[in-house]
Amino acid sequence: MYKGYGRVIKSNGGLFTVRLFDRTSEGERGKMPLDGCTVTGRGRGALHRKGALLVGDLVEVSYDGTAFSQKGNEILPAEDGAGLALDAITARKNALIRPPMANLDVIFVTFAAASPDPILETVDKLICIAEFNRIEPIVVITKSELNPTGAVQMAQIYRNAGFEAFCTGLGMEAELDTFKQYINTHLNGKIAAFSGASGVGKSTLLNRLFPQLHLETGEISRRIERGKNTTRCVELYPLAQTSNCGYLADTPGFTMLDFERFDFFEKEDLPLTFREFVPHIGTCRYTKCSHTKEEGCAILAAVKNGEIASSRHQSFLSLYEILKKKTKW
Ligand SMILES: Nc1nc2c(ncn2[C@@H]2O[C@H](COP(=O)(O)OP(=O)(O)OP(=O)(O)O)[C@@H](O)[C@H]2O)c(=O)[nH]1
Ligand SMILES: [Mg+2]
Ligand SMILES: [Zn+2]
Repeated sequence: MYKGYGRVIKSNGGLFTVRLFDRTSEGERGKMPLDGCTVTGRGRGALHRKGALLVGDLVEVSYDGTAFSQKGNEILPAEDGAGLALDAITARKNALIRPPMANLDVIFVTFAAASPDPILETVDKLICIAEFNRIEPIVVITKSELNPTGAVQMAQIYRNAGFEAFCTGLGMEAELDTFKQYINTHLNGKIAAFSGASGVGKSTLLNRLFPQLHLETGEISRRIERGKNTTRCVELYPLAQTSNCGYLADTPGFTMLDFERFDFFEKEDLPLTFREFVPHIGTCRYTKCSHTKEEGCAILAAVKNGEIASSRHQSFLSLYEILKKKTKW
């Protein structure tokens, strides 16, 4: 029996693709035949259960001689998962339900400047979930050429709040270069995922950044101005050849319906997930201020004087209502 250690980069109906680390740098001792290869296998025991393993997981695998064949000096991994099992998961940094991924460092919160029109409440909801899980949210606005003024204004809202924000769009090559530069300089060794509603152009943007990916993209429905869920599974794409390089993930876009679930933290935690609120917390007149309507609320004052964007506070109010209902049960 051989052993290996690697990163789950794709999940497809119970079959997982794992990029195994290459341990030759630690000396030849302990080197296994499939080190450095991309292999497939299934979860063993409890890890066989649906949802037990996530893309992004670091796993231990074991395999026997049926997991590969040898052609001269070349090792060819079996493609059907034969002879290889995923035995254990290394402790996760975080795990999300949507997108279903583990160990994310960065989420590109992606939305279109138009077609489909942005719903900032959904954008802010995704940002809160990222912040709560200690994942850095980075705002990426697509289709900016369809609404250049709106795109710039929305980017500014998020920059003022303390986020990196990028505008991209058809024909906007300089902006694409800026974004690519950011990826090249900031994502080394990190896992980043594009997340956002179906049809905003996540796969299109990834293709423009990395033309060799050839990801499938889809039209958006003209009638309902919504995407058709073209991307169906999460997949991590390595940014370099080395096994500890950074990864970018394409994920299936969500529809409003499956993004309803938002009940895994308490309303008291909510203000902390709005990073531009944080410096004001504790300076309100009442210690138990909910920052929704109180006299002498420092956050409401900051909204009034333009320091905090009113769209961000609007999102706060509606998320607060959702969380308040939850605690009644
Ligand atoms: N005008 C314009 N259209 C774009 C842009 N980016 C993507 N599109 C179009 O938007 C549609 C949806 O693009 P996709 O890349 O499939 O969107 P997605 O976010 O990956 O969608 P799902 O996989 O369903 O989540 C396609 O028709 C694209 O050609 C853009 O910057 N400008
Ligand atoms: Mg897609
Ligand atoms: Zn307050």
